Amino acid sequence: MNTHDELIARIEAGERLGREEGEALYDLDLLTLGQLASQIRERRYGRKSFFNVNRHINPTNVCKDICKFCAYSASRKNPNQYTMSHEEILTIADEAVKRGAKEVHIVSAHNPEVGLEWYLGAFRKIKEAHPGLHIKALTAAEVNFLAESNGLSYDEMIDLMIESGVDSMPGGGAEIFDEEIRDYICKGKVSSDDWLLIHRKWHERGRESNATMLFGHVEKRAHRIDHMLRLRDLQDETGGFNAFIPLVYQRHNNFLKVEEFPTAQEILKTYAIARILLDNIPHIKAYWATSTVGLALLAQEFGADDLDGTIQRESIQSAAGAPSAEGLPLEEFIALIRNSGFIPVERDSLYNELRIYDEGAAA
Ligand code: V47
Repeated sequence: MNTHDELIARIEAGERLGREEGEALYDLDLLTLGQLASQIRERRYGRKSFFNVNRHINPTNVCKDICKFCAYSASRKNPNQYTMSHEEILTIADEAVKRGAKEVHIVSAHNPEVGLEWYLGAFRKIKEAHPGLHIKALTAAEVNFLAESNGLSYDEMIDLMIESGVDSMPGGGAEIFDEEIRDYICKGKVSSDDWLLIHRKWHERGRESNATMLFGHVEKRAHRIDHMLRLRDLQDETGGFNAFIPLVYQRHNNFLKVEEFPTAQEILKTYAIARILLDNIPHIKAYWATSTVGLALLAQEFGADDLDGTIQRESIQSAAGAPSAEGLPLEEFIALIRNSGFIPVERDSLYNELRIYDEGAAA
């Protein structure tokens, strides 16, 4: 048996792979990888593909940090900066609920001008008005920024988040954990160890979160494997991650000089490898805003079982060129999943199934 055959046999036997084997997965051909990842996906979920009806809200773009990949943040001198009032944020949440949203996904920049109460008060107001609406808010990068700028420990910050109505944490701010790459692309932002520590502490409170990875820029394949393995290690201890979300780097309007962009094959391989390596993270999300809708649908055949949601509006990735500024209508979302041969399942933020759109059911 050659080493590829051995690797395939180990995956088929459900064995856990290490770092070198993880890196070697990229050398397998795309269709073999897809088949292996699909087997795992199908064993767990059959042909079900999950999505939620959600609304992204990005309440301010004023940021003290300068991440080279970011097209969204605005320095204090930028003429296009904005900061929403609580009333504006609440109005958006009200409209989202009217349109059927079960979740608001709130991610901001690190605004040094507004203070902690601006961040937390918005969550309290939304929760008061809509107790059943799930608030997924504050990336670990924001938690780190707010803790540092207000002299709070991470534990104190987490207490305040819970008191203010935050239900779960999104996976943003993880970027790439490798310290050298991280230093180059987002110097000054939360460290990798602290990103993981904040999620650990959140999980220790019995709360759930997601984890992202920004890829397709200056990192190498080995850095992606390293990133996934650091998440797998934490998940072994806490079990608090729901989904892993590989975010495809969007190239427009930013300062990161990238020479080679990933091919569709490379993107699909990365989804498949995530499904194979992350044996303890239940869901692999193909976030259509950064992968394109077409590739997200295809990713369902390469291990991904979740397509995020309708989004309704999004400002971070769309600033860098992604087609997500206006979201996707629910009917279209359902039809796209169906027409690609999968069963659309509307889920809540914690992956409880709300409605299965099986054949013949009206959308
Ligand atoms: O961490 C910024 C990314 C993230 C670019 O938890 C970019 O369900 C691509 O966290 N190209 C924020 N990505 C978004 C996020 C997220 C998205 C979807 C679902 C979930 C979830 C979380 O946006 C940041 C950063 O990695 N980002 N700039 C760019 N040029």
